[in-house]
Amino acid sequence: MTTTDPDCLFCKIVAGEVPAELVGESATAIAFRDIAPKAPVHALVVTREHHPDVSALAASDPALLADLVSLADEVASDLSDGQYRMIFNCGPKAGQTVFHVHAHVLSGTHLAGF
Ligand code: IU
Repeated sequence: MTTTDPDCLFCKIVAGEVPAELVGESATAIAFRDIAPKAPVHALVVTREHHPDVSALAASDPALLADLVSLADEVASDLSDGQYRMIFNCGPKAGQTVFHVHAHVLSGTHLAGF
C-alpha cells in the first residue's frame, strides 16, 4: 500500500514539492539534512510512504523499518565515520513534531551520553 498525506511536510519533501538537501536515498526511503542541526552531521531519514511514527511502522511493515535503518546507517558512513546516534521521537511527549516517521542521525562529534 502506497500512502501519502497531502498536508504532510515530509511527504512534500519526498515528492520534491518542498526543497531539502538530499544526502541519500533508497527504493523506500530518503535522507536529507535537518534544517536545525543538533550536531555537525544531522540527517533525517524518512520513508517514502507516509506512516505517522515508528510505532505504527513497526506494527504495519517491519521490513520497511529495516530499510529505513539500513539507509540511516549508510548515510552515517557516507557523511561521517559511521559512528552515530539514531533517534526516533515517537509521540508529542517524546518531542515528535512532524508526524511522518523519521530517524534522526547525529554524528560528526563526540556526543554526550545520557
Ligand atoms: P521531530 O522528531 O518530529 O521533532 O523532528 C522534526 C525535525 O524536522 C526537527 O529536527 C526539525 O528541525 C526538522 N525540520 C526540517 O528538517 N525541515 C523543516 O522544514 C521542518 C522541520 I518544519
